[in-house]
Amino acid sequence: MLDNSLSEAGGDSRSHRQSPMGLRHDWRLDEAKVIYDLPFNELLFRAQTVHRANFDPNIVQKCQLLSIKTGGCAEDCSYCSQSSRYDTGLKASKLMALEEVLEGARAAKVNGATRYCMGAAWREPKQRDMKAVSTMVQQVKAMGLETCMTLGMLCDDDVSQLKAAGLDYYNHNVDTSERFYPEVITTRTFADRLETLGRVREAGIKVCSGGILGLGETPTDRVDMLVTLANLPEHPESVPINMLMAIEGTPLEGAAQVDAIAFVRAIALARIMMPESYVRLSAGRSEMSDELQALCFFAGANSIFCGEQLLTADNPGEDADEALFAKLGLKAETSGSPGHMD
Ligand code: SAM
Ligand code: DTB
Ligand code: SF4
Repeated sequence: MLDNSLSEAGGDSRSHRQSPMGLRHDWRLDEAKVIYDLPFNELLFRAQTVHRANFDPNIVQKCQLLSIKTGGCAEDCSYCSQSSRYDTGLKASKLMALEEVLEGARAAKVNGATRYCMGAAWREPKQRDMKAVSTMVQQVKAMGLETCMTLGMLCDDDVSQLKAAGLDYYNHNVDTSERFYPEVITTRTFADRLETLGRVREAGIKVCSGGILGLGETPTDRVDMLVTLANLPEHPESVPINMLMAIEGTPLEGAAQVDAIAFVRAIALARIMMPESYVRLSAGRSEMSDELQALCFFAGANSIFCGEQLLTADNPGEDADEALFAKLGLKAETSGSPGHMD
């Protein structure tokens, strides 16, 4: 039913060009909201059933992030430590040297990561930076890791260069619902984001796109964001679901914590609407209990960011994750033990 051959690095190399399982791209907000609001046990049962039809429920993919260019960003994303508009105390830095990036990649591989995600605090890359980031992609890939980049908006020329360098995935989040989006970011539009996602897909680079919960959005906004992702012409191969990490100095520093059960509901809905996608339990794990993370895995999350740091914020780190995996009987995905079913 699926072409489940893994790339060398052990990740998901399915094309998603066809819909062998009858993948849907016509979700209505009202029907998705009915699923999101199901009695919790019913929702989890359905999500776990979909999950087991597509993935080994005990295998979790590990991805490692690296900020290759930190801070000083011109955008006004109200959650972000790296926007130059907010005084978050973050020290801005220039594009990282290749050797430092490769050193991080080596360490990530030793820690069992199969994907290396490089992020830059840019509105969009400048032409002069494309050569350097393309070299990073080529050399990280040559180490046997899957490559992912998140560099902001891309033009046609950028995507061609990244594709030529061999980039596997591009991360660009829709972040929230189209309705709520202008409350969070004013310097680029929701439509701009969809345009970049379209370019990435068109170039044949796999798509990683998700969003953040806890920005002050309503439950309907959360569902709407997931419906947007599920109704893209092809489902993103990776769907990161972040819990807001409230950063001091940003407009969202005092945002109310998102309810844990509501967070699990969003993971479950993502799993049900995008059955073949890797749903990543992303930012915010350092604030989550083992029990909450376990519920997220049960609801269908099957990917995490590993290591002690995300881009600028804390992450649980190797020891904590090793203990969590041992407690839950989870195994990290490798090329020899892929998470998805044949
Ligand atoms: N500058 C690029 C961009 O915005 O596309 C790439 C990096 S940006 C930090 C990537 C994503 O990280 C954002 O779209 C957002 O979803 C997530 N993110 C950033 N700060 C966060 C925070 N404080 N809490 C949770 N997620 C966050
Ligand atoms: C995603 O959805 N989450 C990651 C990755 N894609 C680039 C980033 C999380 C950032 C958390 C805040 C920080 O480290 O600054
Ligand atoms: Fe810049 Fe990305 Fe942060 Fe927005 S999320 S301020 S674009 S680094």
